[in-house]
Amino acid sequence: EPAAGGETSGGADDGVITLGFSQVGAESGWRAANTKSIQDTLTVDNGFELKFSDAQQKQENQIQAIRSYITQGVDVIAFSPVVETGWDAVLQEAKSAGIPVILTDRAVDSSDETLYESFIGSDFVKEGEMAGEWVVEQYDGEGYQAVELQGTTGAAPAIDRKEGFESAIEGSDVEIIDSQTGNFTRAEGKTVMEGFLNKHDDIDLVFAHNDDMGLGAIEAIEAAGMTPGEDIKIVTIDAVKDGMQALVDGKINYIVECNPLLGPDLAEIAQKVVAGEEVEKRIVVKDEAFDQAAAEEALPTREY
Ligand code: GYE
Repeated sequence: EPAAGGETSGGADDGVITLGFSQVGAESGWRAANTKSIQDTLTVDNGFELKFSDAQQKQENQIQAIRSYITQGVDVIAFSPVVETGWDAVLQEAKSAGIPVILTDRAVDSSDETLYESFIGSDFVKEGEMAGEWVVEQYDGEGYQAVELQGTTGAAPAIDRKEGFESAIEGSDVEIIDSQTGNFTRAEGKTVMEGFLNKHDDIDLVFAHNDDMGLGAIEAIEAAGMTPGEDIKIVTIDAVKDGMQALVDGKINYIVECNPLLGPDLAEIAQKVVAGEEVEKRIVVKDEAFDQAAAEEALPTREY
């Protein structure tokens, strides 16, 4: 039976929800776990047809993917915006086409909250604060000089983690002496850390906005003949398996978790949105934090 108005798709019509997902890229272990969670959850068995694209950390690729999902007339669009700003035009196009949008993982910076239905993800400011609070608790009074490996410039987790960390160390004698983006990748984390080590000979601590950049920093520190976790302390965010292993090995000192398993929440919200039900505008994912002992306990049963 043909659908009304020439519509060829529509979750309400054929029982299958076609969801177009525009992913940031494949920059980190976190991202790999996030992609897997989405692909494992939005399956045919669960009533979804998933269209997935990888933007390789480029906003223009994401905008193109979203436009193509609009043209294809998907039932729902979901995406994790690589940067915070510059989305209003394309989101307006989706709205005009009557296609609801769900944000996962990262937020957009837009004054018009009607452009999306819901935002599912962690509180990045809080993650940065938790990292900073631990640093102050451990090292305040020792005049620590810290370097910061920032995430992708303009990305919500980079902006917010920086802000949270800075506010937590305020009033302590921990000082950030240098800060640069490592784009959330291991390779760039290593290169930027090499630069920091050449420039400063008194680094006590690295705050990396994700595990991967921290793992890159470990390589740079070892190559410079120093012991990561001892000569230079390392604090990161994500708590993916490789990061947790480095924490167990004593090369990282503390990790604040960021849960990447957003597939189930996305599926639930998408089903409700397509059914025309009310959804929560903001779903905050809960995160823990790990020191070495906690990591040892958690690692064997870790899902990501
Ligand atoms: O921390 C990092 C990834 O947006 C929370 O993106 C995510 C961040 C995550 O590349 O590893």
